[in-house]
Amino acid sequence: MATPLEKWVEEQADLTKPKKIHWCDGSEEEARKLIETGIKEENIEGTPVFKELNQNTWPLSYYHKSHPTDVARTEHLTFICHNENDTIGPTNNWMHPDEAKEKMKNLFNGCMKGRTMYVLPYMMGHPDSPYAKACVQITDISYVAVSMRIMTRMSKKVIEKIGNLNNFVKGLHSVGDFNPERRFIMHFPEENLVQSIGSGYGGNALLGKKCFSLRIASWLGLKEGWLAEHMALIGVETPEGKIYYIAAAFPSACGKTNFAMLESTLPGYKVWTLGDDIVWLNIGSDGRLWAMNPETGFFGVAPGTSLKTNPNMMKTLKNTKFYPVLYTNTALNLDTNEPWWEGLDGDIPENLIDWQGKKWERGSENKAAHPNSRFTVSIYNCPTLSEEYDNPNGVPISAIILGSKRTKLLPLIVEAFNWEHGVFCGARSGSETTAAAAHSVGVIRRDPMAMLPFCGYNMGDYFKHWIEIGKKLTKQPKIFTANWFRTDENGKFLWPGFGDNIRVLKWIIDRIENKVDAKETPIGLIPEYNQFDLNGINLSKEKWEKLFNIDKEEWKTEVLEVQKFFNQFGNHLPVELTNYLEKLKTQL
Ligand code: GTP
Ligand code: SPV
Ligand code: MN
Repeated sequence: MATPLEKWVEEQADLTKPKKIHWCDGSEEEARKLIETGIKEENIEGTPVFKELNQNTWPLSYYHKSHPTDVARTEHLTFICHNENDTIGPTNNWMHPDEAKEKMKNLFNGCMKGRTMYVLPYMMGHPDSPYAKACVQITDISYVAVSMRIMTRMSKKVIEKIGNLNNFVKGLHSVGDFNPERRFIMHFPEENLVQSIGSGYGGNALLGKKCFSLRIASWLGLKEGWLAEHMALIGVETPEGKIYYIAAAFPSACGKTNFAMLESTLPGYKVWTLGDDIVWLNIGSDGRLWAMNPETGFFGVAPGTSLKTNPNMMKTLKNTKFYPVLYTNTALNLDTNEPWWEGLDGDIPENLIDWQGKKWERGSENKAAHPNSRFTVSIYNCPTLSEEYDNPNGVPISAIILGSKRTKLLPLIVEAFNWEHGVFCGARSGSETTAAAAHSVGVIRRDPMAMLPFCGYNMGDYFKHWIEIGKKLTKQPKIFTANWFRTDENGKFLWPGFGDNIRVLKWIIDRIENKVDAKETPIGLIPEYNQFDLNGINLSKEKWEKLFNIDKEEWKTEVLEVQKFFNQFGNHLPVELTNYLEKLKTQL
């Protein structure tokens, strides 16, 4: 008798008609073979799936080039398919499940002809955690199979774990013909199912990541009383040897990976890494909020990564512990066969080809590496990996940071008055769009808790759920908003950022330990200049004032934007948020 899993795979094969089916076991030996296959396999326009990079300087590293239209998440082609439109709210694209299934059936029909179907069994979360989920993704490209080995706990043990059950998370993926006209990412939350066609790009194609661990998991969290969040997760060790765990949401390409492994510039302080993109939060039996990272790898933005900004990531990339390391859509140094991107240490190489394979002319307006070019690397390579990373219980959270990218308006760090006010601060957040998704870059849009593209249901209900979680916690973490990106009148960043963000973390811990005061403003509590550690950096009082200035006129405009955004949710919006908005208006 075939198991439900075998039956499901057979049905998908009947539909997609691959030449061959390969069940992956997640071993290193298998990954080596997949890469070898990828090196010989044509992907697009005569380009192979993988190219080996210089193994002396970039050990275990391989290069992958995407189709030129397939370099970022495509939010307009991403749908949540609940029976009722109202369930998903005004911020998601909706399609009725029946219509979506029919559409996808036609697109998937015969799409794997002549290709190999890879069956990938994997866990999201530590297998011993009660929150872990057994998942199976089908794909027809070795790049996705190898990426999933890095990003998840892929193993044939998952097949045994699933056994005769049908409740595993299902993902069907094909790159199709890469045509954006025939590209869709469909989520069926009621069935734990994702179907994706036409893209090989990260968030569109690695279905355990944003599709399951955020969009569908957020829906599961609503029903089961937990949260799935777009957050980095760190432990901050103080000079006294105490470790505080902090979860931080920042929108896509706004600093989570850098934050996750920041190299402290303050003596005695050290940051331990647990995650850089996704956190599942639950209420522990002790009434505290507990966090775990369901992933096992980093799919990080390459441009800007260097020994200066993120030395621990450079070490992670060069570590030879876990095979392999992938580079997608960076530039290539033709003389040395090394990857290159804007911001990498050293001189700009003489002989570069850009991410599309064209000779790159020095001084060209175009970037050599795509602004959303990325590396894929195992978290086990990370030199600052926390000892608690593989603890199936996760870690207890002392503070939550809800960050955004604003060149104006928003101070470096603001403490919310209380949990509900913190939820309001997250809900009202706007951020500048980045190259992580296919849309115009640098436009301010509302992005509550950095979850706008990832919340799998009505965000009004999501805000309510956050408030409810807060009520159930006997020890609520403090909530803060952060912004590393405020600029002066010349467009220069006011705050040095990166390793110096430890100063902000120190202030947060000092607040938790009741060691420092804070100044009350209409938007929350801000630090006092003389109670914030600026030793070793040159930050004048004048600059500080700019960094923390609350411009009432700017905030009045902001409040109108927030009001417009909130209005869309009608009676799904919790009254607590309306009240905080009214209060803010009055105080301005
Ligand atoms: P996703 O993987 O898309 O979710 O992005 P992310 O939130 O992990 O962002 P990441 O850490 O990759 O940073 C994105 C960009 O922000 C990079 O170009 C960084 O150089 C820049 N960045 C990160 N931290 C800071 C900071 O503290 N200050 C400044 N000025 N830039 C930063
Ligand atoms: C993001 O866009 O937030 C990412 C990259 O982390 S992706 O996996 O493509 O979603
Ligand atoms: Mn992300």
